[in-house]
Amino acid sequence: MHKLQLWYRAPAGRWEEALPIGNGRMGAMVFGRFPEERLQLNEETLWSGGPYDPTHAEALEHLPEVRRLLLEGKYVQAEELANRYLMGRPLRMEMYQPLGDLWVRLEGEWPNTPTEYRRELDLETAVARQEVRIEGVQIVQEAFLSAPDDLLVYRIESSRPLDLTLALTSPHRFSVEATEGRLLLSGEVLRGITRFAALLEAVSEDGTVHGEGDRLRIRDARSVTLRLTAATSYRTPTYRERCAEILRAAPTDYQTLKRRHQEDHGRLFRRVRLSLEGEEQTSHLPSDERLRAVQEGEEDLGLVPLYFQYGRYLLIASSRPGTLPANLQGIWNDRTDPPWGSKWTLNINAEMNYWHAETTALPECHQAFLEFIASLVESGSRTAERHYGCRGWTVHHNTDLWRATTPCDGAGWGLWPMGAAWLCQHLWEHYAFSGDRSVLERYYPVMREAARFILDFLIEDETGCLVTCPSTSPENRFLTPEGERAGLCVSATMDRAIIEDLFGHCIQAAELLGRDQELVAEMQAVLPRLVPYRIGRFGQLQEWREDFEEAEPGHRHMSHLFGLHPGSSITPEGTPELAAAARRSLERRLEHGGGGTGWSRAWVVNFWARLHEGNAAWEHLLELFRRSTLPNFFDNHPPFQIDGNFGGAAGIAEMLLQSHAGEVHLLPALPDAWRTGVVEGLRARGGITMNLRWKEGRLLSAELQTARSGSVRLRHPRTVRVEAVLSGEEPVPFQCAGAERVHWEGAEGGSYLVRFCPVG
Ligand code: FUC
Repeated sequence: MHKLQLWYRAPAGRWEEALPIGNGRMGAMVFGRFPEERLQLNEETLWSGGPYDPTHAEALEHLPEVRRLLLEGKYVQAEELANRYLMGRPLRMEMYQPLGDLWVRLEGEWPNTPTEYRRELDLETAVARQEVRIEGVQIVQEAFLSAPDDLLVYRIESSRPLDLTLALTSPHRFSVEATEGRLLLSGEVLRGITRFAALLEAVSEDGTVHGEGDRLRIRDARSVTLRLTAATSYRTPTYRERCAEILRAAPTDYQTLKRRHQEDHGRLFRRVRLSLEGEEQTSHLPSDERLRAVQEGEEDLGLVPLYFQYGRYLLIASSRPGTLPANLQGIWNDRTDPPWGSKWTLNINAEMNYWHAETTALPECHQAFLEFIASLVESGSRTAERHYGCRGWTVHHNTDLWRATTPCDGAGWGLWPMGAAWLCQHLWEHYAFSGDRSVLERYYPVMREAARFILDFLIEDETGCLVTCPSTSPENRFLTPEGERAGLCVSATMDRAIIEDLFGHCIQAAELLGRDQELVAEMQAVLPRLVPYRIGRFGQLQEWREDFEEAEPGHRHMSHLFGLHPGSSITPEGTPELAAAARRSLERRLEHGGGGTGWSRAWVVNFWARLHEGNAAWEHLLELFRRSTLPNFFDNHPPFQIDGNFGGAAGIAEMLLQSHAGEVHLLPALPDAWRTGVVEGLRARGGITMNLRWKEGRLLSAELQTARSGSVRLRHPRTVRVEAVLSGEEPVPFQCAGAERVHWEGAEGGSYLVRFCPVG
């Protein structure tokens, strides 16, 4: 089998050509430059600002007036007032910061171009490698960011002794001290209180290392191993000592470090395999050339597994237990003023980052997000109380390291108190995929308090419906009957979909745990009183309570389709009319240029997969490659934003296997072009792992593995009859039709294999 690699014939020019490595806490971009290599460094807790409370004391007293104006249809006036009083102070949130750069210069005179050059990122080993042959010298450089040893490792091996100079720099205030064999960078963030350090150690088996001013000089070395780590005052006041401790605790031997790193990465990465017949045809070409060919109209099936696995790779590299979740740029940022602050945007982006965590078998990588969500409750409760007079917790469309939960930026899109409710979907899904009750025990209180906020926040409109107010359909605007553009409204459709999702999960969780009967009754009473889904004049699913004209019919957000994805209240089988209306909405958006950003396109892929339209999903996946992918395969919003990578990987999984709405659906959206292939290790809700093979567009076999007794309703598109063999203690062969329930049971902790082979 060919290798899962990104590879290039030239060093990275700009940052978007460099290759990302990461261990969840630290990230680096490897440029592969010669003769001076650059590694741009990040540490996830280095942010501008410091702890702050952005709640606004005057918000609550002006809420009734804003509500009244909205209910009277005075949208523009309401928004003006909301901008004046209901927003957090300050209005903008803080920003994720770069830490600095490591420079590795090969001294001496070198000709401009090496005779041979190759740089690559191997997704299976998570090692970035550069091989240069120049004037008869062979130089190999490797870099990885180890999670088990919590440091960056860089190794140079050369066929001839080299002289090297190492330097550390930072865009912040900093100083560097060299001691024997080490460089210590101490810094203080430009606009904020956080201090940080990076500690670099160089060891050469055959050469000499000594400090000179703020650099390390290495002489006559055929091999050098660098170990670098960083820490900030956000986690510990003794961040410098922390760096030294990390180096002290880690092995020093390069091969040992590499082996430990590869075992750790491989354990997560190797769980899923995807292969399409025909994929190998272009793998002899550099990745940027392949991308360019696709951008010029070719189809390259091999980009599917590559993009898919890269999405998994990037999550492993940016989100590990005990770290912060992947932000708008994962963990990779070289700018002190990054786009949208490189923070966590909660009206699609942060959630999309985790859509593939469960389905592609990386539940451990989901954990950082789940813990982060739980960590918002404290500040979110303050915002709920002070801004809305509600119990429970809420967060708006962004948050930052300091856990700001107030509305920011502008009322027309920022006054969206649905963040907590959406985030809680992740807590539930983490349970749903594993079936592990302890997950619910840990996170149910977070879900319950998000539900409490909604219960308090809802008000009655003139018809007796319970409405969210203020509300907005992220980040679209509508035209009022007077022809003005407005963002704030009463009960955007998305709110209904999110509430239904949250309450549905809370009710199930409370019942499973035997808790909060009264609250369950309250939620059950509210659900039928929410504004129902409505179908508008184009046959579309209405985005707003009224059939307003969209200010931007091709808007990138498609929030009203939440029930189709990532929710599950709209399905082609269960709610065909709503599914048809959702499809109409999607088509309208696309007709008007929707899907223009990377994440928007990735969402479109997921929508088509949920509508079981494999060819359309593939067409938009190709568009994602064509229009929104940078040379290093980072998603190009533009500029770089990582959500499209993750949402794209999720979409590919969703095309092959779905398990929402009580069914396991095999190959629900297989495009004609993916004629023959195999996918192994995808996860379905209920603690299930699936392997699927198909040939000429038809399912050949499916294997279901699980460690618990259970049952699924199985659906698959093309073959009517399925024969299942349950292997446990006693194999039971039986037949079932396309959408029948399959049961298996036995001792808890057993392992079951259910094989489906289509007959006829
Ligand atoms: C939302 C989106 C933008 C961008 C930003 C980070 O505001 O509408 O497209 O993704 O978040």
